[in-house]
Amino acid sequence: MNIVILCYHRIGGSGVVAYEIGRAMAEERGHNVHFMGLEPPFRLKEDDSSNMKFHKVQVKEYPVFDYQPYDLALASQLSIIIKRFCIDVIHSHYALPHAVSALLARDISGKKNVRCVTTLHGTDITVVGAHPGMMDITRYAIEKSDVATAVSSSLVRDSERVLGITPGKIVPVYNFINPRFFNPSLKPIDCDNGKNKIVILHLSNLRSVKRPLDVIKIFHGIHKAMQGRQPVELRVVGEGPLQYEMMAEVEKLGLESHVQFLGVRSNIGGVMACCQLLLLPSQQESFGLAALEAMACGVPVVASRVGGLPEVIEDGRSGVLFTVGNTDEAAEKAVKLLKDRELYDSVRQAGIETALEKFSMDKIVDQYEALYKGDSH
Ligand code: GMT
Repeated sequence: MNIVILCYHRIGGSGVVAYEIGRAMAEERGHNVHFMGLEPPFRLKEDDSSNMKFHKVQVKEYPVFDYQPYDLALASQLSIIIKRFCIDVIHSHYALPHAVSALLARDISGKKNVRCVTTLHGTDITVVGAHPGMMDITRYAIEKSDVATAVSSSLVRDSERVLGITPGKIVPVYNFINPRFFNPSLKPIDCDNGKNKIVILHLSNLRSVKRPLDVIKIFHGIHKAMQGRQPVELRVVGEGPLQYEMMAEVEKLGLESHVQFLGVRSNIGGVMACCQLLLLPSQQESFGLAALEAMACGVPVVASRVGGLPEVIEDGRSGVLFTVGNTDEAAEKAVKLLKDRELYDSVRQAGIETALEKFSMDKIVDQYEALYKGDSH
C-alpha cells in the first residue's frame, strides 16, 4: 500500500506512535510510507528505509494573513501527493487539523477510493474538540473518516460523550512502544546511583494537565519517609510552562540538592535505565505513553487513576494508581513499593510482561494494517 501519515513532529506521544506505525509499515511490511508536516517526525533519520519519505508542507507567508493557513496548504499539497504517489490510505493523527485536511485533500484529488483513517490521541477531543467552537468540525472529521480509532477505550467513551459520536464508529487501538528503544537491558546514562540511591523520574511537557507541582509534593513525601533509610533523588525530564513553578516549589520545600531538572532528552530509555520509579500524576491522560515506556524498561509507575491509565496499569499488579490530586496517597503507595523488595520485583516484572504482551508492537501494527486494508474490525 501507499500510505500517508499526518502527525505533529514535536516530541510527544502522538508523533512517536505515528512514526513507529509508519516505520513498521515500511521496514517490516514493505509498504511505501509518506510522512507530511512542517518538520519530519523527530525519530525519522536520513538513513531510515528508502520506502519512507517526508514531504514538507510549504506555507505561504503573506502579510495579509494574520496567521498562515497551514491546514489549507496541507490539504492542497496532500491532494498532489495523493495523485503523484497513488496513495491508498491517509492516516491522520490528532483530529484537528489533520483529519479535516485529509478529507478535503481526498475531495480535491477526486480519488474517492483513498481511505481516511483517523486516530484520536486525547486533547484533540478533551480540550480542542470539547471547545464549543470546534465541536462540530471535530465531530465531522471523525464521522466522515472511513475508520476512526482512539488510543484507549476511555477515549472512545469520552469522544462519544463529548461529541455525541455514533457508538461503534470509533474503535480502540492501543499505543505501543518499540522494544528496541524501551526494554529492561538498556545502557543507563547519567547514572550516579552511588550509596544505593533511589532515582525517581518524572517525564512530561510540564503543562498543567500533567500536574507537575504534584510531582514535587509526592517526591517530598517520599523523601521524608525514606530519610535515614535510603537517599532519594528526583529527576525531571522535559520542559514546559510550569518548570519555574516547579523550581520554586523545590526551593520552598528545601529540596534543591535532591532534585535535578534535566531538560529535554532524546535517549529516554537510557535515562529510564537508572531510575527506580516513574511518577505520572496527570489530571487527564488518554493513554500515558510515558507509563508504558517506563514499564517496558522495568521501571514501576505510580500514576493517577484517570483516563486510559487504568487500561495500561493494573493497580497493585503492574503498577500503582492513586486518586488524582491526592499526593499523600501517592507518596504512601510509592514508599510501600520501594520498601517491599518482593512487591517491587513482582510489579516490575508484571510491567515488563504487560508492555510486551498486551501492548505488543506487532499485534497493534497488525490491527492498523487490517484497518488500512478495510478488513472487518
Ligand atoms: O494531547 C496531548 O497532550 C499531546 C498528546 C501527544 O501528542 O503526545 O498526548 C496524548 O496522546 C498520547 C499518545 O497517544 C497519550 O499517551 C497521552 O496520554 C495523550 N495526552 C492526554 O490525554 C493529556
